[in-house]
Amino acid sequence: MYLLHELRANGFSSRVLEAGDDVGGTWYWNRYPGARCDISTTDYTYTWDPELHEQWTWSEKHAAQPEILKYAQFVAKKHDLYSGIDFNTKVTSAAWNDSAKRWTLNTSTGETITARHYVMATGCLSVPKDPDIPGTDRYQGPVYVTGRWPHEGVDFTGKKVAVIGTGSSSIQSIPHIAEQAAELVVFQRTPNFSMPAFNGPQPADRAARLEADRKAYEAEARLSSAGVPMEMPTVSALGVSRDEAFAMLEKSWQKGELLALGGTFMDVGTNREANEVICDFMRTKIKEVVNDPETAELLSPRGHAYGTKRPCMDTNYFQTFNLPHVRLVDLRKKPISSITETGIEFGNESKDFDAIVYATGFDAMTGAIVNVDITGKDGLTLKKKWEHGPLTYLGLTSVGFPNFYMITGPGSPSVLSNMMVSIEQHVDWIRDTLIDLREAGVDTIEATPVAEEGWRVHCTDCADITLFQDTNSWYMGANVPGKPRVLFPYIGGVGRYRQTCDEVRARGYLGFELSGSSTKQRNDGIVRQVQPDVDMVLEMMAQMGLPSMDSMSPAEARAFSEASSAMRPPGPEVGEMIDGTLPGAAGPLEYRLYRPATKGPHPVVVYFHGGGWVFGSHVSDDPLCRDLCKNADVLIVSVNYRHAPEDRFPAAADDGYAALQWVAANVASLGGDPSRIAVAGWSAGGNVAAVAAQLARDNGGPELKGQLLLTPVTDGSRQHGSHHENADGYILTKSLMEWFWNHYADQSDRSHPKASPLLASDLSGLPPAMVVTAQFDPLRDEGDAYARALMGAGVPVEHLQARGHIHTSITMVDALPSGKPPRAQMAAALRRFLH
Ligand code: N01
Repeated sequence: MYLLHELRANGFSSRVLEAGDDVGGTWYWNRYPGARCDISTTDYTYTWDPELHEQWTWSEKHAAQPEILKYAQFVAKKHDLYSGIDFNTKVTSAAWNDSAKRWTLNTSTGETITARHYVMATGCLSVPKDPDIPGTDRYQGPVYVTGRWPHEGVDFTGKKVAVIGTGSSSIQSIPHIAEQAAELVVFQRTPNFSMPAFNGPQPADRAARLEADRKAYEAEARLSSAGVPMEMPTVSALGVSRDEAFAMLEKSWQKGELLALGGTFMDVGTNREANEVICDFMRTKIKEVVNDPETAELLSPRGHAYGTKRPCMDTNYFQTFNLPHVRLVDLRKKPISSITETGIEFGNESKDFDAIVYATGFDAMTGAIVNVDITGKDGLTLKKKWEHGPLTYLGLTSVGFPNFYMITGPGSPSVLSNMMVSIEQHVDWIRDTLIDLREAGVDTIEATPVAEEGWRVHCTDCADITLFQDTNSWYMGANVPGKPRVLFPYIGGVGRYRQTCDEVRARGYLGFELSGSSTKQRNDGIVRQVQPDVDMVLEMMAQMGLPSMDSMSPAEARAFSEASSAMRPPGPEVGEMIDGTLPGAAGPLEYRLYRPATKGPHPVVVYFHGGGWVFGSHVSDDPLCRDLCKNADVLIVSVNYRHAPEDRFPAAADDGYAALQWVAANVASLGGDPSRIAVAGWSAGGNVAAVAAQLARDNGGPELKGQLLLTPVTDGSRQHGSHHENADGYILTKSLMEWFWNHYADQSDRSHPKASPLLASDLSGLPPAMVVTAQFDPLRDEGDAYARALMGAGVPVEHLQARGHIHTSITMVDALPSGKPPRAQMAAALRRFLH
């Protein structure tokens, strides 16, 4: 409806084809009893017509389906949209004609329509899925599907009714069906989390904010995470006691807002243990309400993380199971063997019903799109292209399908957001794009394969740091047999997604090919490459406007670094940590020993911290040392070598080697195994480790089993490409690196292999290495060069090029989930070297 309005307003000719006989979409089809919005309706409204807010007042916080449908009709009438819509008309097929540069659409009414641009605004949850239960066609009584509810309503008074499924539709309708039915049996396969809607008038705080400044409120919604203004949580569910956590959750619960509950803690979406806190809270609530403990337990979800199946909002759902005529059947124990002519056979029971309600869900996100036979360039159908999962650029377009767009398509925030905000954003983007194309004389726009693949990778990166993958949900396509298993919506957030789409336009349609009779432009590229959690940290830091370290004195930089370190999560528990001193090259050095909880003697890793030779200490990489100690099952000795500018080159290198020698000589007394020693280090510490390995080779030992170099400094003698490419914006900057070098070593010393291990004349005979480099690190190329040079010299090397990472991100244990896989690989490498 909004798109029709905008196309007309901007002088495009357009037609809207609609399968139903009225407007309303999801609110037209889903008329089951109890259907209502579960986002506060103040947020679930159009913003494009400011007059609507004066002319329409929602009666309730969560408006019911009839009221939302009336709203859609009201808007359609007000803007004369009915006249632009062909009702009772389905698109049966659509094909791209490459010579005419137009789409040809065939409809259920027998019409053929051609159009320059083709938009599918067919909804994410509009095709009910096959219930996938044997015998469904045998039943002779009335059958109802929640997503196709009769317009005249259904009277269940005095009837024996079966409801199959316990998702949102069922959870909303069951209390109403139970009010009428003489007997209700609910067939549950998976219990769901649900909270009471506490419906009533509009929440006063939101109403006041809207009243005060509607524009600001709407702008905040557009840049928010889920399309509703919300304060972002900063507390970990694991950072407070259980009682405190429950008190905080209770406060959110009382608001009767789904997003408030899920947004109580910062880590419920990414950390299973943190998520379990909210699961526990929800299960406690069920027990408080349901009288029969066995039924309460059956209704309590245990197998999936909160939020990974769509959580529900209800009114008296759990209470309904206290009614004497309502029964819950656990399909995991008593599966349905068949629907019969008169009822349902399940477990060893057979029961007759007067009506069966299927609340079994939808072929979500892609069903409505691929059910239309859409053929793009070279005869490729969208169904074929998407057989292993939807491939889109921005969830808006797809390679091979020029001038084809989707509203809230897979790969866009869609169902993980306030749909109204996401729909408006897509309409705005498509409208602006069509205007741009018209002004530039462009006939076709098509995403490039590079951009589409980049978007797929980015969507996967976002999904990988969440808990969604572990749950069988319709978000993952798991409810439809044979559907590919991927996270269909984009989970990077509404605000970031909007900024991405805007950026694509602002950068001259990055990732698109545009062509017209006298113009052709292919602006290839990938719009988001930094890991999503790393990107968020970078954005937060940019907003904080922190001073650059290279503008500080070394003392100030050390204080700043220590203050930042104090705010990190501590890392995993290890068996034991002991602080001590060891003899360095010119005096005692502090060290910290990390011992695993497992039985020793353990192999030993001598570790050198990061900090550009200027700051850091034996405890400054604590979380990383703990992580490696635990996951590689090794004893770690982290050494506080001397720092510049007080002690310049080669102090750090000499201390590194001296510490290694001392550890080797004292391994047994430390509880380690003398025959299994390796070195490791990060950044400047990676430099110290690499140099120590070379010195050990050249000076008679100790014999090392391996070296783990994380984003190491290997060459201070010259500039590498990544110094320029990643000069700024990724925490370690080119100028900070220069500041480090200036404090550490004279120009003339930087070519010495003890400063630049890459420049050693011979790299053969060094221990097996794992070299980890990060894509957005100024030091990337020198690390890559060292890995290649070691390989060239015959050293076994595992070279991990961490995609989307920056110099510091892999060390941020428990703060950045995307760092976990590379750290796991590092631990695995240490295990290979040493176990
Ligand atoms: O569908 P669902 P829905 N045998 O897929 C079960 C939105 N919505 O229509 O979980 C037995 O969630 C299935 O079991 P399981 C909202 O986004 C919004 O309820 O697969 N059971 C599940 O319990 C929502 O998420 C609103 O083990 C079978 C149920 O059927 C989405 O629409 C209101 C089965 C299906 O649940 C879909 O909700 C309503 C089988 N063969 C909906 N097949 C509001 O905004 C499936 N099930 C308020």
